[in-house]
Amino acid sequence: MIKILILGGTTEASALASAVAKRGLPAIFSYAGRVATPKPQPLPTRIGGFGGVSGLTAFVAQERITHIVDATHPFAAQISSNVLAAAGQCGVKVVALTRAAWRPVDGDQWQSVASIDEAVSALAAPPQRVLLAIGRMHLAAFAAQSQHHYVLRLVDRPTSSLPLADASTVIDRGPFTLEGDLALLENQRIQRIVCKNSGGYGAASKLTAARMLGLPIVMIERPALPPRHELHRIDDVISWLDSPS
Ligand code: 3Y8
Ligand code: NAP
Repeated sequence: MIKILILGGTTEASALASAVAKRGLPAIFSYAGRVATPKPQPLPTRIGGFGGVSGLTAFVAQERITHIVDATHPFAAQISSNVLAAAGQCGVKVVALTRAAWRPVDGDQWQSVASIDEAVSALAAPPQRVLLAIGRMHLAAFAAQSQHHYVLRLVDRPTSSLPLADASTVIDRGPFTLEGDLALLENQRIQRIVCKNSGGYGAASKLTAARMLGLPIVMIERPALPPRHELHRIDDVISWLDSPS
């Protein structure tokens, strides 16, 4: 008897959850518990870490999970490697639902960097107004370039003091719109953007807005992941779930 664990936190994971719920397949949706009120899902939902690989394998056994769909974000490298390790140990079937990385097009002014630290080094320049659209988890590194005024787009209002002295916050949750991101960049007089190469649609509007306004982007490329079975379309995941193999 099939039972699916969907590891979520992305637009694609939400779309898959709807498709799985519509077909009445037994499934559990899982969030890490990163934000205060994650988007409700049409499936039974658990929130919080599993407790590493051993915690995940124990969960798989206790819930009799037969299939894991890793629909987490391309930068969620830890959970994705844990899934592969767990599959190796307990034989559960695994597929990753991923989206292609963004590619620059004519008019884009991207500086591709390999990590948060390289993004920090790329900001070694005279003071500017910089939009940090990378969430909350990696802000402290940018204190090394304290000459800038940082505009931070965060999902939740910070409960503690920010690690950046000269910073203001915009509290918003995606998916974002071109109109909204153009207004953000103009109203905040943004001169440069730092973001992650997340791919997908939920965070792409800032790229178009930056192109239209002629703003440069420091683009943090994705972490390398071990080889794995990847699908990019919800229908292909449903077919994979339906296949007896
Ligand atoms: C908790 C669960 C859906 C999912 C929506 C996508 C799109 C909107 C764009 C910017 C970029 C960023 C950030 C972002 C986007 C989608 C997707 C996406 C980027 C939620 C969500 C959870 C998270 C976690 C959060 C991180 C942060 C990253 C903000 C839900 C809203 C910057 C990534 O405060 C924190 O600690 C936030 C942490 C991980 C990255 C970071 O390093 O800080 N996402 N985002 C998930 C969990 O608990 O398991 O409420 O929906 C989901 C979404 N965020 O169903 O429509 O699919 O990517 N999320 C990035 O891509 O650069 C914002 O501001 O332009
Ligand atoms: P990560 O670094 O890969 O994972 C760190 C730890 O968080 C994991 O080891 C695991 O804890 C727990 N975890 C992560 N995703 C989980 C899930 N879906 N369900 C249960 N536990 C989970 O992940 P992250 O980058 O912090 O991202 C956390 C969540 O936010 C993910 O669900 C991801 O899809 C979503 N998200 C992340 C980004 C981003 O930029 N990183 C962007 C959008 C959405 P244990 O080891 O205890 O099991």
